[in-house]
Amino acid sequence: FSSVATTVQRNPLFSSINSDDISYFKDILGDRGVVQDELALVAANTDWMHKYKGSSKLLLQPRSTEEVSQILKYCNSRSLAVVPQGGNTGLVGGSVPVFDEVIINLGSMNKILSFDKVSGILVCEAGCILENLITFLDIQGFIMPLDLGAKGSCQIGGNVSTNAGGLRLLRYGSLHGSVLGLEAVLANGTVLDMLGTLRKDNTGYDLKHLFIGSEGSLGIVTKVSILTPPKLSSVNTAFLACNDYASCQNLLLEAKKKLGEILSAFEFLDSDAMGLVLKHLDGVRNPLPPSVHNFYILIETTGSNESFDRENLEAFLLHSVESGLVTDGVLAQDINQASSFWHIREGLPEALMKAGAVYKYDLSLPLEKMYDLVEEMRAQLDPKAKVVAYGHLGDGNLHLNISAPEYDDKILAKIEPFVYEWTSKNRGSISAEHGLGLMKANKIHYSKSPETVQLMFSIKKLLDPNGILNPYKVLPSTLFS
Ligand code: FAD
Ligand code: 2HG
Ligand code: ZN
Repeated sequence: FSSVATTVQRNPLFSSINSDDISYFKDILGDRGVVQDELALVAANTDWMHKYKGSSKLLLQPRSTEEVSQILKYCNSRSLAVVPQGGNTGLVGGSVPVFDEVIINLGSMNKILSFDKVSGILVCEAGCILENLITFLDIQGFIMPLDLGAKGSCQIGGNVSTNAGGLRLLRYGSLHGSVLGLEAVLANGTVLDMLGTLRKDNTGYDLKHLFIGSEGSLGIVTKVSILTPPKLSSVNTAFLACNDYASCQNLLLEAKKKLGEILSAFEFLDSDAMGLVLKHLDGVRNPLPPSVHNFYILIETTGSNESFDRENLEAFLLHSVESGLVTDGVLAQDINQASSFWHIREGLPEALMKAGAVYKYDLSLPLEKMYDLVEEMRAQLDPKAKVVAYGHLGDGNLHLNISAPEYDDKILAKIEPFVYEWTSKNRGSISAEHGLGLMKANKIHYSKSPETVQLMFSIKKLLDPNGILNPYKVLPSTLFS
């Protein structure tokens, strides 16, 4: 997939790795932390979608903040560009090098540092895998305030750096709310200790927010302090069918009104998305056979009163069927059935990968307009390019995916700039949750004013004057030339 990479040029001000650099890194990290093995490098250079490939010859694996600081200080003085990398599950080409940038993977910094049961505050290193944190907390009777399909590989540092949204944002809000503090290392090696564990702290500018969602372009996140909610005893999951998009919207409104305090997820997929999962994921069956429905909704409630919560959801479902909003539905009878519903929704990115080439868009749009875009897109594409729509409906976040047998510039020309212009015209966001990365660095103007982008660039210049941190990503390349 060359058309993305060829639009940017390697910055000639950056140096290339030499044998003195390798010796220096071995001195500070030991042999174990300096990886030049070809297979490991292929994996670290390639993104999850196999769409973006760099050609870095060096992967570093620091074990402490001090090591990260020493690496960055050295790279800054030598003008060696770097890519911070977590679980490498990012979907916008942000986590892999574009050229020969040094990859700094945080996976070896994976210690849980403290957990306070009374406050629910967890402090850990950035390389902790999300699923490991979920498992750790489960034993303590708590949950992470975020959950996503990539939980088995993504790291909390990567989550924070992308401000990942996911399946629980509707209930627990974004990481700008639940991350209470963090530690980050700047390009020149300065360690910023902002690892507070306080709910309230209005002493000056809250700089941690600069690092939440800045995709490794302002610093490397090394530690995180995060507020976790208690695990509640009653979780119910329903899988429903709606005839049309208007019903999906009305169902959301009703769910907010009638299930307000227990609603914890409201996800949707259309019939093309369901078709794709059924075709490409093993062992999945449609919970609402035999007919194909136009839309499917996954609702989850989480509360503390088992009989009341269940009755509440049952009454809601009955009413939704009687009023015609829902045409069919099933309430999970046990945890296995609930996870089979979640598997359909969470398995979509993987099913798309198996289906062939995929053009991925992650949009925030006004709810009432959201599905118009899907229909317009379908009308203008050849049917061999399947338009697949799903997402976090409860958050106004559409995942618009176009699945084709192979990458084809003619298809791309029909999608872009149409999708971006449509989103901008409707005052949406061209990146609801995945970030800009390499894919959308030059598209930021569709969602941000020139003055805002200029201020972002000034901040970038201040924190990383040599531009070594994740170059070619997030901000338009024209600003740097
Ligand atoms: P990486 O992919 O390694 O990196 C992502 C970005 O963060 C890069 O720019 C990288 O340079 C930077 N970075 C990583 N670690 C650090 C660090 N310690 N310090 C500074 N910068 C760093 N996203 C959502 O928002 N919601 C979803 O529901 C969701 N579901 C997904 C499901 C699947 C199956 C997949 C493959 C991806 C999904 N994603 C989702 C996208 C992705 O953003 C998240 O998976 C995750 O937040 C990325 O974490 P990671 O550790 O893999 O980071
Ligand atoms: C999800 O919600 C992820 O499943 C991935 O954010 C979205 O595949 C996508 O487009
Ligand atoms: Zn998502």
